[in-house]
Amino acid sequence: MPSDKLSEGAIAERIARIGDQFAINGEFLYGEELCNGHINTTYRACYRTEDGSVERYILQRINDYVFKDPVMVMKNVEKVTRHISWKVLRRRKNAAGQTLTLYPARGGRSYILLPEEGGMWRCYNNIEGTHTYDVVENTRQAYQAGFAFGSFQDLISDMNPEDLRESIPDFHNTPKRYEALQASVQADVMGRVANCTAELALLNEWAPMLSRLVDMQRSGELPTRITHNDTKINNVMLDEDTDSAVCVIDLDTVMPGLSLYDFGDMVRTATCTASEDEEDLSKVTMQMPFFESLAEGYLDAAHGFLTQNEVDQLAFSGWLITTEIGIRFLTDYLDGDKYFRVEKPEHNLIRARNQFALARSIHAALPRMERYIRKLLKSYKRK
Ligand code: GN1
Ligand code: MG
Repeated sequence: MPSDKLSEGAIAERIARIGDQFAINGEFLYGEELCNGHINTTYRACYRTEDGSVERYILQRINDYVFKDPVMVMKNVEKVTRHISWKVLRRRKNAAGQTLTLYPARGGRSYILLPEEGGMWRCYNNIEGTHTYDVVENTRQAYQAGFAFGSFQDLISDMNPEDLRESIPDFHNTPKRYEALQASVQADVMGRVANCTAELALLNEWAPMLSRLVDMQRSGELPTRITHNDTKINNVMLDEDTDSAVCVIDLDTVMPGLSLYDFGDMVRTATCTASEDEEDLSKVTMQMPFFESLAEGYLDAAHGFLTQNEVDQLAFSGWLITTEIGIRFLTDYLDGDKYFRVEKPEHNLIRARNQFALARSIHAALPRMERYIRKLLKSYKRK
């Protein structure tokens, strides 16, 4: 049930109704929709507690078209948030250690099924005093994003990858994503293939490089870890005064993966000042100073546990994940926009073109990016 079809008043009523299902103390004041993801429906609800203070919560519906087994998603999220809370209590000094907390629903679980409200809902704390950016504006933000996700990986690096299940199987299996695209090209259900022949030709040229990371994982050259898998810049909450990293959000795809999937997705969103929706492709470029800060932030938090093979592929992962997300946007365009929320018929094609432009720019800069990583690593070795 897309809430954008509801009036403001109807949304507020809906939020109050859903909030009533959770262990929230106080009287409902107001609610609003937050629109910064492509997948779930998210509301912020505000309550006045008995002592007169105001508290805010996040209510979220898990998209069950995307997450076929939402209960499994919640089990993963419970384990990860519990683990991080425990670690943060022991290592208070970690600036990026604040974590999401789940509030119990009626019945005692961390979620509730409300078929009349579109399915499964959960409730998180609102991380106060923070904000997010949809696009990166300065190199400090890039550093902080890298540090936040590096710290997140570090905090969960001692969890057993076998304890979490794959909430979306083969989520970052790039060759499989490419196979899915080819199947959609064959089916051409919307008659849209003719609009993207240049993009398909480019991918055909790039195809041999798409399996590098999965091949290295299969051969044991890259370790399987628990990773975030959706490290967009707007999935890190920064302090609203200082822009220091406070908390990583959007934990639905936390599952076994490669550290490089996270770094690659950061390169995609924290080194380019244009958004995924930008149609003027001359603005869609990887900017080296942002990459340098991002890599520095990430390695400041993660250099202690990464292997040499992982470090060697950092720059490449930026190219790979950007290309992969482009492939996914293009596939959804051909399939008729079933997966990503769109605002116009060509939206997914625009996003795909944007991602391929960014991937080209990253590809051209790979030698420089790799050189910078090597230089950074030497500085850690000297310390
Ligand atoms: C989706 O939910 P959101 O908007 O943070 C997607 C990511 C893509 C991203 C592209 C579960 O993330 O994989 O990289 O859109 N999440 C899922 O903007 O598919
Ligand atoms: Mg997400």
